[in-house]
Amino acid sequence: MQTTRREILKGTMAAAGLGVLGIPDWMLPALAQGETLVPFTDLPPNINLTPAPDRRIIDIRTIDGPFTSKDQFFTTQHYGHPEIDPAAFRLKITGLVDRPVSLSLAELQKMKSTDVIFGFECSGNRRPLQGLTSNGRWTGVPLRAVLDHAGVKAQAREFVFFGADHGPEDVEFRGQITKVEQHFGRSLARDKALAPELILAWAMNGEPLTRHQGSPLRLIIPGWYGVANVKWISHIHVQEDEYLGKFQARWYRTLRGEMIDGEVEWKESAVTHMQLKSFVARVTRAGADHSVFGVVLNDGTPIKSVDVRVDEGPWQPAKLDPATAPNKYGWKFFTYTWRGATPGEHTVVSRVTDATGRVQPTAEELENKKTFLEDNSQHPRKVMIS
Ligand SMILES: Nc1nc2c(c(=O)[nH]1)N[C@H]1C(S)=C(S)[C@@H](COP(=O)(O)O)O[C@H]1N2
Ligand SMILES: [Mo]
Repeated sequence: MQTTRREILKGTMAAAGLGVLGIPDWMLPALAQGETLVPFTDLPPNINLTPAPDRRIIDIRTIDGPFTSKDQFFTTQHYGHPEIDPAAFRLKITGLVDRPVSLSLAELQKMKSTDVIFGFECSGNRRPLQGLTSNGRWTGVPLRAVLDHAGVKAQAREFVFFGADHGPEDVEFRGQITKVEQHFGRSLARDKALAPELILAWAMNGEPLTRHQGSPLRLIIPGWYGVANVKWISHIHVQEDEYLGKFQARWYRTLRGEMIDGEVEWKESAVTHMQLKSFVARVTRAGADHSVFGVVLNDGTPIKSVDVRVDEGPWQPAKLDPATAPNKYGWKFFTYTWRGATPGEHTVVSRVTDATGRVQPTAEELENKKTFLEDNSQHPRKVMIS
């Protein structure tokens, strides 16, 4: 009887002591015949991939292709998953437009649709798991076409995107707190809202969005962190003044200290486009050689190179996977063949450089970033070679 790749990997996982994780069958990657998984020794022993019914992370060691399936795609949000009947659904556009509109899903789907491959991460994604990231092919209508249909007025400056989800939020003034029920909301300045790459998506990987992913409609901003991609979008309000909602103006901000003329200047900025990042997703062994496989994420700026370093050795060039490299906004994979690995514990780390010369920083170089969001630091992994 033929042993399947899946069975081989299951054996490998058990041998590596990973069986205790209770990783479901569908999480197992397709390893080649004779390839075995090398254990990461810096991962917590019990990873709970579904810490809450409405939260899910991915096990990066099991990435088995460029597109994350709908039942593996990571998910997180603030007010749970609203249930929306796609047949009754309407997208409202109000404010500084010539014709306020209310569009059904069928009406949106009659417009000229487009596809974009986009992999993103939550801006809170970080070590040790790096599991708040996924990649999909999204189908929808360009946001610009929908806004043109409503007719954006000349004085429109700010575009506010509301989800159907909502919750009570504290409104505080000088110690007085009132609770006000509010929708999840995010905003964009005019230039970004009208940029050609943004879409209102109803499908991922060729299937309707699931409730997790924002069914029936979601904003997709290729190259931006998760938070900007408003799920269950139900209302776009166009205005002149800046929108200062909680998830726009108070949460999802990064505080960085910058040395200017010998003094630290503290700059607080909104989470927008993704920072240049790579991480090692798994190490495998085939015969005498080891293979280091990882993922690159960024805002769509062309990638120049990825390097891998073992212990205190020199940086060595990794190979960018030619199949994923052309996907401007998608996950890009890299591999590095590690020859002559000796038994014992080793550190493996990756570093990506983009075409503008930007280099993924070390954790030390990010020391002046005082909030945990936007952590794109190089992530040294510990592995045990037997
Ligand atoms: N309506 C709505 N959209 C939302 C959120 C939310 O709470 N409500 N959370 C955001 C955050 S913080 C992230 S990381 C992504 C997660 O998208 P996913 O669940 O498809 O992975 O959704 C974003 N869109
Ligand atoms: Mo997020």
